[in-house]
Amino acid sequence: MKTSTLISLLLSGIILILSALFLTGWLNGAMFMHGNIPSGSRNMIMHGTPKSNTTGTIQGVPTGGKLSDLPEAKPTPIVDLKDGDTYDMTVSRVKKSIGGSEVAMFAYNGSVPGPVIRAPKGSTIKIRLTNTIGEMDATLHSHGVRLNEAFDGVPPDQGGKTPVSGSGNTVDYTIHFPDAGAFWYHPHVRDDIGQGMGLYGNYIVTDTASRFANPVNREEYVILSDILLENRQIVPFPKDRTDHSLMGRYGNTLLVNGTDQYSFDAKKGDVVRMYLTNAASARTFQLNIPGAKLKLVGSDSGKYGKETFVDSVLIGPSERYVVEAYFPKAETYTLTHTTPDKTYTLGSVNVSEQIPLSSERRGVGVRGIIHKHLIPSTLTPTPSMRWGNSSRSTRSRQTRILHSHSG
Ligand SMILES: [Cu+2]
Repeated sequence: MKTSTLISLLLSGIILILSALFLTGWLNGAMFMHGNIPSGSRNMIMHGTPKSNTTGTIQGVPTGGKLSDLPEAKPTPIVDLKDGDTYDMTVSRVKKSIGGSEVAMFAYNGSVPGPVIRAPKGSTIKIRLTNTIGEMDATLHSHGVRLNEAFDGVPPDQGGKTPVSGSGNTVDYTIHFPDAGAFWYHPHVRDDIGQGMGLYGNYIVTDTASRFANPVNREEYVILSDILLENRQIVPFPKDRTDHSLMGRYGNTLLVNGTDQYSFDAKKGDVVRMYLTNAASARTFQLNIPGAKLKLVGSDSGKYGKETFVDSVLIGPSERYVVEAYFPKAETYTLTHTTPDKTYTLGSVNVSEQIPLSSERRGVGVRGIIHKHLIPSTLTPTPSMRWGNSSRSTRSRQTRILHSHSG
């Protein structure tokens, strides 16, 4: 073999190894990891971040404005709409506490996530979207909802038919829900900015006839996302380009429902139906609740025909999954995200002992939540993979329990 052939072979080998390292993110992370990561966030994740530039950027605080002047983000409300209803939504700036400090974000109707909009299957609603941010256009893209393309929130410069809400103007959306299940909305303008800054929310389309009818003690709407913090603020977004990854941006702080301190309460023996949505623009999550039993009952396409017990749920950007979690013990469970390198804590579930029925009747119990253990002896996977039985008689029994407890 000639020396020149040997050298070129060696060179191609080195290039191959370097490309492999870059693709796996190792070199990528090593090269770009920098910045002062704020302390106090339990969901912190170190990840390769691009060098931020400070000119020509979009950030939460308006030019010449102050973070302290922004209104505090409100808790996410659940809004029940019925066929024919009209609902006003405004895109605005808010401040929110993340990682132990206040950061400037964008919000649908003042909350991150935006309102959970619940509507029955087959209904048609109208949403009037007004944008007050000023320096960024917004739309309402109803992800996963099969609707008329004139209202799908894709602006003309992306080949769509929906006008954008620029500064101060209002666009009306007629939204029909032909399918039951979990869907979500976000602007279809620079997904890295819209989602990274907090513009996302759930639609829960209900169907009393058949869908997700297993008896459960409560439901939780859970939106996963991440944001990139540096010097205790969200790293500004370049106005004229996306950076580092196609259409998205990895964050270094993991959020559940817009917070790095997510938790909810349950009682020993409860089953909680969790509607999961991944609103991160680039990150895939592998979710688990160690010690709890997880049953996958549905996804983007609605309720599964066959339910399956799972060890974890792998959820890519924009995907939805519906899982039912059973908590056998009174203890604090953690909601985790696992990568090949590490397990991160996303939040916690505080499970307490059942309150005896007698004290609950005296008013100790939580209104509207069934404390009675609904899953008797069918916990081990049965051939049909069901815990409860979703027949009408079981559901009406559950409704009766609910009513007798909520007074
Ligand atoms: Cu989408």
